[in-house]
Amino acid sequence: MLSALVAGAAACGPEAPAVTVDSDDYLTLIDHPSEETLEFVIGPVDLPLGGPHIRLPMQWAKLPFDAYMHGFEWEMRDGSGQLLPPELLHHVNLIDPDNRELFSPISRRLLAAGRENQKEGVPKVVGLPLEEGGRLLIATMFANPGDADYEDVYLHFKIRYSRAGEGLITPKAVYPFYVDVMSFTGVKDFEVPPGHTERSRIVRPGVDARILGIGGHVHDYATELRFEDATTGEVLWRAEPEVNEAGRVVGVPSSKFLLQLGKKIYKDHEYRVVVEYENPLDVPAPGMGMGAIGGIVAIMGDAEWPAYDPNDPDYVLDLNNTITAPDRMEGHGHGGGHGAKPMEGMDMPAGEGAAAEGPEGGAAGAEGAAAGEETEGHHPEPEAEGHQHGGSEDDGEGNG
Ligand SMILES: [Cu+2]
Repeated sequence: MLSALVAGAAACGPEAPAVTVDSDDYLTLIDHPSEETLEFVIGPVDLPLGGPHIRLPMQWAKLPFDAYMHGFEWEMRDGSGQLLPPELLHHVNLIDPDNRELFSPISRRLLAAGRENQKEGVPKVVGLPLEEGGRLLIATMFANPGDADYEDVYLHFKIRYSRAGEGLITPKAVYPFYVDVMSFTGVKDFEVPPGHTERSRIVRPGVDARILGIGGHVHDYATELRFEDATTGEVLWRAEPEVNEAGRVVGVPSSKFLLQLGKKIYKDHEYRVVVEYENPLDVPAPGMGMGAIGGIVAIMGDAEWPAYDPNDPDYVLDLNNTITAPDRMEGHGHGGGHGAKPMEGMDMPAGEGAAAEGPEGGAAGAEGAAAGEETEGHHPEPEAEGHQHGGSEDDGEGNG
């Protein structure tokens, strides 16, 4: 009853950068129609205690049909199906190279997952459209912070979907977005010297849209993250990071704008992402700085999401970095990953059009989780290598 489709490595279209991705040994795509889930089985890897993080080569999968994605969940299992500790996943990021981001021409950060978000979802009245034949790039990193050796470890990542055209209700289409204060294709973190630091970036959306939910990602000593309409001066969203007793950033509160039918953003306006830091140390912040927002939007009116341009230099550079330099993306991979914390617990208001707009929690470029990467900075618990922010994180993914 399960039809297994092996995702082909070479499935990428002609526009994709000419890179060889060796996927076949590591990824199997299984459709479970009765449960309306698509399962990506990724592995196996052996994870000796105390061993390094293991990053698989980038995997490609091809979507077998048109569908709306409503969420995801994942678990770790061994080859015989036994559940393993979720800590064995550092992060997984899904990137859609056949669509562009809202605020940049790079490929869409579809979602990022890690220890912080093992399951996310939204009501079926909204969903992220996925197209038959669409490609998914999957970046997975395993880790073993636990207390035993593990062998034959697999990630089972399940996307919850409904088939397009089925059911009585066609879901309202929503899309993830991700943007940060750094360049689209370069490193995502920056030095935070003692005292005050402010970083910002001006961006434009590719289409008029309504932001239905928004969250963010910062590092220690951040004091504020903002998203402003630079054309009108209006502050659309502002958040102060949540900090634990030790003074470390543990998250950024997310917001949803369902009752207002979303915060409108226009492609002929400019927007500014701003992050501020106040570093009390007399040395640069050890975890560096980041300022990223992510969330979900619906398109305003009957406009269409702009097509990606396979010849756009930023698109090409980002995709090449993503595929050939996973180390860089990893750091924070933004691809979603880390970042914006997806809207948890989003509930749909009853009645009214508003209902149609629930954000899709998980997706999101919200890099949310990806986290694994959390830098030393944001995790209360020590994570030795988390991401090396220091270096090269180029962004990658993202989603994370
Ligand atoms: Cu970060």
